[in-house]
Amino acid sequence: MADAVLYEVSDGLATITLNRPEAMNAMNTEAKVALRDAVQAAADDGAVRAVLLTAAGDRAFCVGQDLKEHVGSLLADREAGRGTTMSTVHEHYNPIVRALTRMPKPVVAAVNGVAAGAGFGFALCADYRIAAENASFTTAFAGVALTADSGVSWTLPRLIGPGRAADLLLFPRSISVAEAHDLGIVNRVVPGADLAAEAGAVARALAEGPTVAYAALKESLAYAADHSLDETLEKEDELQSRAGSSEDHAIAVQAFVAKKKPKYLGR
Ligand code: T3D
Repeated sequence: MADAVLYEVSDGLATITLNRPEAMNAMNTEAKVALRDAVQAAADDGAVRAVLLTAAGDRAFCVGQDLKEHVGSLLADREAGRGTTMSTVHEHYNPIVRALTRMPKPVVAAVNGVAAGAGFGFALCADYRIAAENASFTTAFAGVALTADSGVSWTLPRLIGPGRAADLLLFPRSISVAEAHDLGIVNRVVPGADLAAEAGAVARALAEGPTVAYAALKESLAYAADHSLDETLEKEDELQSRAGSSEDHAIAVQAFVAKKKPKYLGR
């Protein structure tokens, strides 16, 4: 059986590929554990300066929880007369979301097809989303009588506003890539045949960029989302000192003055 998630590091870029195309990259237990391990490995590896999250096949990015596996455990719980075991949010989704959103390096999602439920949630955890023309998105949760998980109730309203987020969560529907782009869910749309190359180029550019500044930007945006202007100004002060003390800042300014392209070290 092929690995449910592939993990590869090359030249500072970690590529994580959901690899169950025959199951629309649905998250069965093996895939959830492997994705959790892969994102944590990327977060912990100081040599990794950017992450590309993508999926195999041209039909689905990830359709969320593997409902064919899930139904088995639901029925087993019922037959045993015990309460439903819902441990996957705690065990898998929350650590995945925390690692993706908090790692001090940019994460790019290359969305190659439908993203539903937790699959939509993982895409929303990325700092930059590139989607193929055939991609689509759905919150899906309420469609199977569940509430939002994988961070969607945090990420989606921040991207598109609370009113629109409530609409998409209460009335799950398929959002075309054009609408997703208009809403600000997707940063760029490319032909499916170009997705791997285009997303790879973006992710590699980030992997070669000023990592300390990117980490500070990511921290700053997350902080500002739930702090006052004054608190955020203090945070910006702290983070600018950090970025300004990096070797890459000196490299950038010297390159600017010399009219050269900077070659960053990631520190
Ligand atoms: O334990 C916990 O805490 C639960 C946590 C849950 C978190 C979640 O992610 S809940 C949300 C789970 N996902 C969904 O509800 C999505 C369900 N799927 C759909 O709504 C549709 O399939 C799609 C909109 C994603 C795609 O539609 P379409 O028309 O392109 O494809 P299709 O014909 O519906 O599906 C194609 C196949 O994929 C089909 O299998 P078959 O008939 O060929 O054997 C379908 O059953 C399968 N599939 C689609 N989604 C899932 C799935 N199989 C397992 N799990 C899925 N999530």
